[in-house]
Amino acid sequence: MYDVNAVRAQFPVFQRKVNGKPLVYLDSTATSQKPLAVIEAMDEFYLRYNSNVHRGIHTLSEEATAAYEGARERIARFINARSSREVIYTRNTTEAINLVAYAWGRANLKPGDAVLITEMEHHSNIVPWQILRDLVDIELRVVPVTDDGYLDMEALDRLLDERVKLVSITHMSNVLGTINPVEEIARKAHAVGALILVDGAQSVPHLPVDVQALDIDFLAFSGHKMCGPTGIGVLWGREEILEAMPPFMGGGDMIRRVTLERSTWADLPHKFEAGTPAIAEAIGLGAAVDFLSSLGMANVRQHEIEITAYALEALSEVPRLRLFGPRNPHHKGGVMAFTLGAVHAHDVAAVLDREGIAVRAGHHCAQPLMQRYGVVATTRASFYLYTTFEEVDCLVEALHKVEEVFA
Ligand code: 7TS
Repeated sequence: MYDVNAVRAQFPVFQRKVNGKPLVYLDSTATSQKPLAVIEAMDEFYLRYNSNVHRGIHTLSEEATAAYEGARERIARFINARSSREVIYTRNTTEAINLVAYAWGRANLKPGDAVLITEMEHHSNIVPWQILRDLVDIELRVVPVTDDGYLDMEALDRLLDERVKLVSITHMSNVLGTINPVEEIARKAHAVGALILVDGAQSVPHLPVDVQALDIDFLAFSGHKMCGPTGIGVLWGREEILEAMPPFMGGGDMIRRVTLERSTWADLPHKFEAGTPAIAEAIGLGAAVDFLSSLGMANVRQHEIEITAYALEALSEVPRLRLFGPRNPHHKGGVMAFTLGAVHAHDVAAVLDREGIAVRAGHHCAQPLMQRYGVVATTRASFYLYTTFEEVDCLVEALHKVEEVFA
């Protein structure tokens, strides 16, 4: 049995009150809360062995390097990478996608080639490709979404031809919650000779993700959405593809040898890690991965299916609430984006905050998706491994209050 209260007890933030009420944190899609183990792992680095990595032959530097590289090993195992050489530390998902756009895209794409994205992407999986398009004159193709929040797979089949060199697609939508059939799309991409990049910002924290089983080429994700700190993320890539790619940024740590005329590159993964990295943050992400592994990602997902099913039911009772995305909890992560009659999303969020409930209001960095559904903003409540049924009840009760205030 998954004991959500035992899990919650490991997150110090849940001891605090907001506006005199216990905190109901329903904004984990933006960033998750952090368990004590992660905070302590980072504290310990700064308190006991703060030092730069890969440099000094002294005890502290050796300890820091071992912890930094040990975290990489555990992250590799967490996503079932063949080797930790395939795990590149970045700042976040955004930087991981930009790394592929700049390093792989500029070296491999030529005018007339196409990149295929979807209408449900976060801006971080749209804008880098637009910048690349304007640089290299590639075509950017977009798979539409259906009224009920799924990818239009027939359109995908039509748009995916030999000109497409990369499919870059979110695994789980941060607005609709839709979980996309990545394995099937990977097969289709490979059948036309394209690579596939998966934006795992929402999937890696919430469900088991196995890069070999999915048979994908790149995976991008962020530490801060999976119980880890901000400032650290990952680009995973297939080793032979990363080997063939030029570096992203130049500087210290990413070189083998430098003369004033030219330089050669370090081996993977350091070729893509220029400069002093986010050491404490990488160690914190390692602790987050340990924490998630100890819970078991299948259990995390199962808890979220149950919370999502419960919330779908409960929210359907709220008058004038329009929910976006799939209604089947097995096709959806714990993300509920909705509008409430004509009440502005910011007003909904402000009333909820008075009740101690944290939700997000706005376009959620998915403006094209808002346009698709004809809204400027939605309110979004999102769940994670510490969310309880009682918190969903609090949300529903507070939404009734919003109705009263604005009636
Ligand atoms: N991709 C998806 C699917 C996301 O949900 C996010 C962040 C990103 C990429 C970018 O992640 P970052 O860590 O590089 O910023 N999503 C959200 C959100 O929904 N609200 O705040 C951030």
